[in-house]
Amino acid sequence: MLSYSQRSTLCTNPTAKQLLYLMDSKQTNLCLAADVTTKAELLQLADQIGPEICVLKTHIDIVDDFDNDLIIQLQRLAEKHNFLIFEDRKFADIGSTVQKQYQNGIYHIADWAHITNAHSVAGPGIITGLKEIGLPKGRGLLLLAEMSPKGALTDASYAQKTVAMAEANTDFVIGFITQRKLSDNPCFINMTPGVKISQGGDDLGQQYNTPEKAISAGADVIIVGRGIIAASDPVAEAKKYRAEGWAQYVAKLSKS
Ligand code: 5BU
Repeated sequence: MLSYSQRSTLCTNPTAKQLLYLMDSKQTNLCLAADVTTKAELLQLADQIGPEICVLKTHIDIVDDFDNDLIIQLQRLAEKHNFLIFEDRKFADIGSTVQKQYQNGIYHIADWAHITNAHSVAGPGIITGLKEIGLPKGRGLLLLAEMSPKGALTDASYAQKTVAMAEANTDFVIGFITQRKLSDNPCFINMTPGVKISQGGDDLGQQYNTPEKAISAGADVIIVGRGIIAASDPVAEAKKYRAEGWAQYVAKLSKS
Protein backbone atom coordinates (compact mmCIF):
# COMPACT_ATOMS: atom_id res chain seq x y z
CA MET A 1 0.00 0.00 0.00
CA LEU A 2 1.28 3.48 -0.89
CA SER A 3 1.22 6.31 1.63
CA TYR A 4 -0.95 9.35 0.96
CA SER A 5 2.13 11.41 0.08
CA GLN A 6 3.50 8.72 -2.27
CA ARG A 7 0.13 8.77 -4.01
CA SER A 8 0.28 12.55 -4.15
CA THR A 9 3.34 12.43 -6.40
CA LEU A 10 1.50 10.21 -8.91
CA CYS A 11 -1.53 12.45 -9.42
CA THR A 12 -1.91 15.17 -12.00
CA ASN A 13 -4.97 16.95 -10.63
CA PRO A 14 -3.66 19.77 -8.38
CA THR A 15 -6.41 19.37 -5.79
CA ALA A 16 -5.80 15.61 -5.47
CA LYS A 17 -2.07 16.28 -5.13
CA GLN A 18 -2.59 18.96 -2.52
CA LEU A 19 -5.07 16.92 -0.48
CA LEU A 20 -2.98 13.73 -0.38
CA TYR A 21 0.11 15.74 0.50
CA LEU A 22 -1.59 17.70 3.27
CA MET A 23 -3.11 14.55 4.81
CA ASP A 24 0.36 13.10 5.42
CA SER A 25 1.99 16.36 6.45
CA LYS A 26 -0.83 17.32 8.83
CA GLN A 27 -1.44 13.70 9.85
CA THR A 28 -5.18 13.70 9.48
CA ASN A 29 -7.69 11.87 7.29
CA LEU A 30 -10.70 13.44 8.95
CA CYS A 31 -13.31 15.46 7.05
CA LEU A 32 -15.82 17.41 9.12
CA ALA A 33 -19.38 17.55 7.75
CA ALA A 34 -20.21 21.02 9.06
CA ASP A 35 -23.97 20.72 8.78
CA VAL A 36 -25.02 23.84 10.66
CA THR A 37 -27.47 26.48 9.51
CA THR A 38 -25.95 29.78 10.53
CA LYS A 39 -22.87 31.65 9.36
CA ALA A 40 -21.61 32.12 12.92
CA GLU A 41 -21.83 28.39 13.75
CA LEU A 42 -20.13 27.41 10.50
CA LEU A 43 -17.25 29.83 11.03
CA GLN A 44 -16.88 28.78 14.65
CA LEU A 45 -16.66 25.10 13.67
CA ALA A 46 -14.18 25.85 10.88
CA ASP A 47 -11.96 27.80 13.27
CA GLN A 48 -12.17 25.43 16.24
CA ILE A 49 -12.00 22.14 14.34
CA GLY A 50 -9.92 23.35 11.37
CA PRO A 51 -6.64 22.27 13.06
CA GLU A 52 -7.86 18.65 13.21
CA ILE A 53 -9.10 18.11 9.63
CA CYS A 54 -7.94 17.75 6.05
CA VAL A 55 -11.29 18.75 4.55
CA LEU A 56 -14.23 20.88 5.65
CA LYS A 57 -17.41 19.67 3.96
CA THR A 58 -20.15 22.23 3.51
CA HIS A 59 -23.80 22.28 2.45
CA ILE A 60 -23.71 25.96 1.67
CA ASP A 61 -27.44 26.06 0.78
CA ILE A 62 -28.50 25.23 4.36
CA VAL A 63 -26.98 28.42 5.79
CA ASP A 64 -29.88 30.78 6.58
CA ASP A 65 -27.80 33.95 6.61
CA PHE A 66 -25.40 33.15 3.76
CA ASP A 67 -23.48 36.10 2.36
CA ASN A 68 -20.27 36.60 0.40
CA ASP A 69 -18.37 37.46 3.56
CA LEU A 70 -18.97 33.88 4.76
CA ILE A 71 -16.97 32.62 1.78
CA ILE A 72 -14.17 35.12 2.34
CA GLN A 73 -13.90 34.10 5.98
CA LEU A 74 -14.06 30.37 5.19
CA GLN A 75 -11.24 30.80 2.69
CA ARG A 76 -9.17 32.63 5.32
CA LEU A 77 -9.74 29.83 7.80
CA ALA A 78 -8.85 27.21 5.18
CA GLU A 79 -5.51 29.00 4.71
CA LYS A 80 -4.96 29.52 8.44
CA HIS A 81 -5.60 25.88 9.39
CA ASN A 82 -4.52 24.21 6.13
CA PHE A 83 -7.66 22.36 5.04
CA LEU A 84 -9.55 22.10 1.75
CA ILE A 85 -13.20 23.04 1.26
CA PHE A 86 -15.59 20.46 -0.21
CA GLU A 87 -19.06 21.71 -1.19
CA ASP A 88 -21.27 18.61 -1.07
CA ARG A 89 -23.51 19.91 -3.87
CA LYS A 90 -24.33 16.52 -5.45
CA PHE A 91 -24.89 17.86 -8.95
CA ALA A 92 -27.29 15.63 -10.89
CA ASP A 93 -28.43 17.40 -14.07
CA ILE A 94 -27.34 17.64 -17.71
CA GLY A 95 -23.91 19.13 -18.45
CA SER A 96 -25.24 22.49 -19.62
CA THR A 97 -27.31 23.05 -16.47
CA VAL A 98 -24.68 21.93 -13.96
CA GLN A 99 -22.20 24.36 -15.50
CA LYS A 100 -24.48 27.23 -14.47
CA GLN A 101 -25.21 25.70 -11.07
CA TYR A 102 -21.46 25.35 -10.47
CA GLN A 103 -20.49 28.81 -11.66
CA ASN A 104 -23.48 31.11 -11.25
CA GLY A 105 -26.42 31.71 -8.90
CA ILE A 106 -25.71 33.19 -5.51
CA TYR A 107 -23.08 30.66 -4.40
CA HIS A 108 -20.50 30.67 -7.25
CA ILE A 109 -19.29 27.29 -5.96
CA ALA A 110 -16.50 26.94 -8.54
CA ASP A 111 -14.85 30.10 -7.20
CA TRP A 112 -14.19 28.75 -3.71
CA ALA A 113 -14.83 25.00 -3.34
CA HIS A 114 -11.63 23.04 -3.97
CA ILE A 115 -13.78 19.94 -4.29
CA THR A 116 -17.38 19.27 -5.24
CA ASN A 117 -19.28 16.13 -6.17
CA ALA A 118 -21.76 14.81 -8.71
CA HIS A 119 -24.09 11.88 -9.20
CA SER A 120 -23.10 9.64 -12.09
CA VAL A 121 -26.76 8.86 -12.88
CA ALA A 122 -26.81 11.64 -15.50
CA GLY A 123 -24.01 10.04 -17.58
CA PRO A 124 -20.57 11.39 -18.54
CA GLY A 125 -21.89 14.75 -19.85
CA ILE A 126 -22.18 15.92 -16.25
CA ILE A 127 -18.42 15.44 -15.80
CA THR A 128 -17.60 17.19 -19.08
CA GLY A 129 -19.81 20.12 -18.12
CA LEU A 130 -18.31 20.55 -14.65
CA LYS A 131 -14.78 19.95 -15.91
CA GLU A 132 -14.97 22.86 -18.39
CA ILE A 133 -15.62 25.18 -15.44
CA GLY A 134 -13.59 23.53 -12.68
CA LEU A 135 -10.41 22.23 -14.30
CA PRO A 136 -9.07 25.65 -15.40
CA LYS A 137 -9.39 26.66 -11.74
CA GLY A 138 -7.56 23.51 -10.58
CA ARG A 139 -10.65 22.03 -8.90
CA GLY A 140 -11.41 18.35 -8.31
CA LEU A 141 -14.61 16.33 -8.59
CA LEU A 142 -15.78 13.33 -6.58
CA LEU A 143 -18.34 10.98 -8.11
CA LEU A 144 -21.01 9.48 -5.89
CA ALA A 145 -20.43 5.78 -6.45
CA GLU A 146 -22.18 4.48 -3.38
CA MET A 147 -24.41 6.26 -0.87
CA SER A 148 -24.62 5.46 2.83
CA PRO A 149 -28.37 5.35 3.62
CA LYS A 150 -30.51 2.26 3.87
CA GLY A 151 -32.18 1.39 0.55
CA ALA A 152 -29.81 3.50 -1.61
CA LEU A 153 -30.07 2.46 -5.28
CA THR A 154 -26.31 2.65 -5.82
CA ASP A 155 -25.66 -1.09 -6.20
CA ALA A 156 -22.41 -2.79 -7.27
CA SER A 157 -23.12 -2.45 -10.98
CA TYR A 158 -23.90 1.28 -10.59
CA ALA A 159 -20.68 1.74 -8.64
CA GLN A 160 -18.60 -0.06 -11.29
CA LYS A 161 -20.10 2.05 -14.10
CA THR A 162 -19.28 5.11 -12.02
CA VAL A 163 -15.65 3.97 -11.74
CA ALA A 164 -15.49 3.60 -15.54
CA MET A 165 -16.73 7.20 -15.93
CA ALA A 166 -14.05 8.34 -13.50
CA GLU A 167 -11.32 6.38 -15.34
CA ALA A 168 -12.21 8.28 -18.50
CA ASN A 169 -11.74 11.63 -16.69
CA THR A 170 -8.72 11.21 -14.43
CA ASP A 171 -7.63 14.81 -15.00
CA PHE A 172 -10.66 16.11 -13.11
CA VAL A 173 -12.23 13.23 -11.15
CA ILE A 174 -10.20 12.80 -7.96
CA GLY A 175 -12.17 10.01 -6.36
CA PHE A 176 -15.44 8.75 -4.99
CA ILE A 177 -17.97 9.02 -2.27
CA THR A 178 -18.12 5.36 -1.41
CA GLN A 179 -18.41 2.87 1.39
CA ARG A 180 -15.54 0.72 0.05
CA LYS A 181 -12.50 0.71 -2.22
CA LEU A 182 -13.62 0.44 -5.85
CA SER A 183 -10.47 0.96 -7.91
CA ASP A 184 -6.74 0.29 -7.64
CA ASN A 185 -5.87 3.65 -9.21
CA PRO A 186 -3.85 5.38 -6.44
CA CYS A 187 -5.02 8.81 -7.57
CA PHE A 188 -8.65 8.10 -6.68
CA ILE A 189 -9.42 9.24 -3.14
CA ASN A 190 -12.21 7.36 -1.37
CA MET A 191 -14.26 9.53 0.94
CA THR A 192 -16.69 7.72 3.20
CA PRO A 193 -19.67 9.32 4.95
CA GLY A 194 -21.82 7.55 7.52
CA VAL A 195 -19.02 7.27 10.10
CA LYS A 196 -19.53 7.33 13.87
CA ILE A 197 -17.68 5.73 16.77
CA SER A 198 -20.98 4.35 18.06
CA GLN A 199 -22.47 2.43 15.14
CA GLY A 200 -26.20 2.45 14.31
CA GLY A 201 -28.10 5.05 12.35
CA ASP A 202 -30.60 7.88 12.53
CA ASP A 203 -34.37 7.71 12.08
CA LEU A 204 -34.17 8.88 8.44
CA GLY A 205 -32.17 5.97 7.01
CA GLN A 206 -28.58 7.04 7.67
CA GLN A 207 -26.37 4.07 8.55
CA TYR A 208 -23.10 4.36 10.46
CA ASN A 209 -19.87 2.39 10.47
CA THR A 210 -16.98 2.90 12.87
CA PRO A 211 -13.83 4.66 11.60
CA GLU A 212 -12.05 1.28 11.83
CA LYS A 213 -14.60 -0.46 9.59
CA ALA A 214 -14.71 2.41 7.11
CA ILE A 215 -10.93 2.52 6.75
CA SER A 216 -10.50 -1.24 6.53
CA ALA A 217 -13.15 -1.23 3.76
CA GLY A 218 -11.07 1.30 1.81
CA ALA A 219 -11.86 4.81 3.03
CA ASP A 220 -8.99 7.28 2.63
CA VAL A 221 -10.97 10.09 4.23
CA ILE A 222 -13.65 9.59 6.87
CA ILE A 223 -16.53 12.08 6.80
CA VAL A 224 -18.02 12.75 10.22
CA GLY A 225 -20.88 15.12 10.97
CA ARG A 226 -23.12 14.61 13.97
CA GLY A 227 -20.60 12.30 15.64
CA ILE A 228 -18.62 15.50 16.20
CA ILE A 229 -20.94 18.46 15.93
CA ALA A 230 -23.68 17.04 18.16
CA ALA A 231 -21.19 16.06 20.88
CA SER A 232 -21.05 18.10 24.08
CA ASP A 233 -17.41 18.96 23.33
CA PRO A 234 -17.00 18.95 19.52
CA VAL A 235 -13.28 19.83 19.61
CA ALA A 236 -12.44 16.96 21.96
CA GLU A 237 -14.57 14.62 19.85
CA ALA A 238 -12.88 15.76 16.63
CA LYS A 239 -9.48 14.99 18.21
CA LYS A 240 -10.76 11.48 19.02
CA TYR A 241 -11.92 10.85 15.44
CA ARG A 242 -8.70 12.28 14.06
CA ALA A 243 -6.56 10.04 16.28
CA GLU A 244 -8.65 6.97 15.47
CA GLY A 245 -8.68 7.63 11.71
CA TRP A 246 -4.93 8.21 11.67
CA ALA A 247 -4.14 5.15 13.79
CA GLN A 248 -6.17 2.97 11.42
CA TYR A 249 -4.33 4.37 8.39
CA VAL A 250 -0.91 3.86 9.99
CA ALA A 251 -1.82 0.31 11.01
CA LYS A 252 -3.01 -0.51 7.48
CA LEU A 253 0.15 0.98 5.98
CA SER A 254 2.43 -0.99 8.30
CA LYS A 255 0.61 -4.27 7.51
CA SER A 256 1.13 -3.92 3.77
P1 5BU B 1 -23.64 12.69 9.66
O1 5BU B 1 -24.11 13.72 10.61
O2 5BU B 1 -22.22 12.15 10.01
O3 5BU B 1 -24.65 11.58 9.43
O4 5BU B 1 -23.47 13.50 8.27
C1 5BU B 1 -23.09 12.89 7.09
C2 5BU B 1 -22.84 13.91 6.03
O5 5BU B 1 -22.41 13.25 4.84
C3 5BU B 1 -24.04 14.76 5.64
O6 5BU B 1 -23.55 16.06 5.32
C4 5BU B 1 -24.59 14.10 4.40
O7 5BU B 1 -25.16 15.03 3.50
C5 5BU B 1 -23.34 13.48 3.78
N1 5BU B 1 -23.58 12.23 3.05
C6 5BU B 1 -24.01 11.06 3.64
O8 5BU B 1 -24.25 11.02 4.82
N2 5BU B 1 -24.16 9.93 2.90
C7 5BU B 1 -23.92 9.90 1.58
O9 5BU B 1 -24.04 8.84 0.94
C8 5BU B 1 -23.48 11.10 0.99
C9 5BU B 1 -23.31 12.24 1.74
BR1 5BU B 1 -23.15 11.14 -0.79
